[in-house]
Amino acid sequence: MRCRRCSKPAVINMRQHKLALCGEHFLGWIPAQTQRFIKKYEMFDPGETILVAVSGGKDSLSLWDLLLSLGYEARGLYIDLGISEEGYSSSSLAKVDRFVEKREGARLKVVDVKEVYGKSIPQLARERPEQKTCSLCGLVKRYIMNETALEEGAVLATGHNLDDEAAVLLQNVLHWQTGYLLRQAPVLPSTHPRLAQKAKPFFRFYERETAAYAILRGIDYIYEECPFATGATTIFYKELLNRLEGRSRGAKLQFYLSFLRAREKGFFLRMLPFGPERIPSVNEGLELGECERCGQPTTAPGLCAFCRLWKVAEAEVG
Ligand code: Q46
Ligand code: ZN
Ligand code: ZN
Repeated sequence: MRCRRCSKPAVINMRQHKLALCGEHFLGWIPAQTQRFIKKYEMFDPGETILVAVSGGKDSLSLWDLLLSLGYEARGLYIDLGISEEGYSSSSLAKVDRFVEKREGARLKVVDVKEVYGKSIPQLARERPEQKTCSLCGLVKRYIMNETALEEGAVLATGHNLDDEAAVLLQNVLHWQTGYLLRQAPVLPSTHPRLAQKAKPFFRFYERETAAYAILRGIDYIYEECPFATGATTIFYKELLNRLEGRSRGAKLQFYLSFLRAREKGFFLRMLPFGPERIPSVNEGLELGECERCGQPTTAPGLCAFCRLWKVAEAEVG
């Protein structure tokens, strides 16, 4: 297989685009495409500060590397969840630290959940066997990412790729969760002073493409999944979608892009009170109040889910 641009041996064949490229041309193609999506979906402007949430994995470190190469003021945020199982948090932080050492211009902020809030994610999860570890963890991460982005006056960027987005979409569609469907998008503008704008610049790349980018750029990333991810439904949905992709080239991309088109046309709005004539923002259709403790918007009365979680945790300590 040869590169479409220069006829050298190709390192990757992107069947959904009918495009095979050599390393050099692939490393030119990925940033150009990313820049195109940033502009097309109005994710952020060149002068803005971007906070990239990094986990030590290939997607987030590649995104950070790429945004720095494109000349963005991109800072990193690592949330130390305190997952000592299989040494996960320490190994992933070591990968992030190594990236920062090597990459000129990379500035990192670390938020240690246990240090700041008193308990690690596994400790919290052990105290709440009725709740899934990943949903607790997701709540804590989303809150810290939003707060840190606000503090830094930044747009929050995450490394979600197409495989991630398509798996979540499949899950939402299987349960017809129209609220989630309305809020699944490559960019979520800030609709409240306490909500940062959020963007997913890699949302159109397959996972194998972000992995290829990381390898070709010499980024050392953590291969192991978080030990709590084992058996996660999204992994199962990813497998299903890969089987579909094996039978039908470009199926994952089509599935997601067709959803975005339907969403833009107001397809899911018919279930909401304000009708299909407007594209909703992230909070529309929801009754939003402000959390008594932290001021973040919340649909719950009194405290937001994050503050409720820690209030209970504090009471348990006391
Ligand atoms: S880190 Fe947290 Fe993930 Fe680990 S506990 Fe689950 S949500 S799997 S992306
Ligand atoms: Zn080439
Ligand atoms: Zn709160």
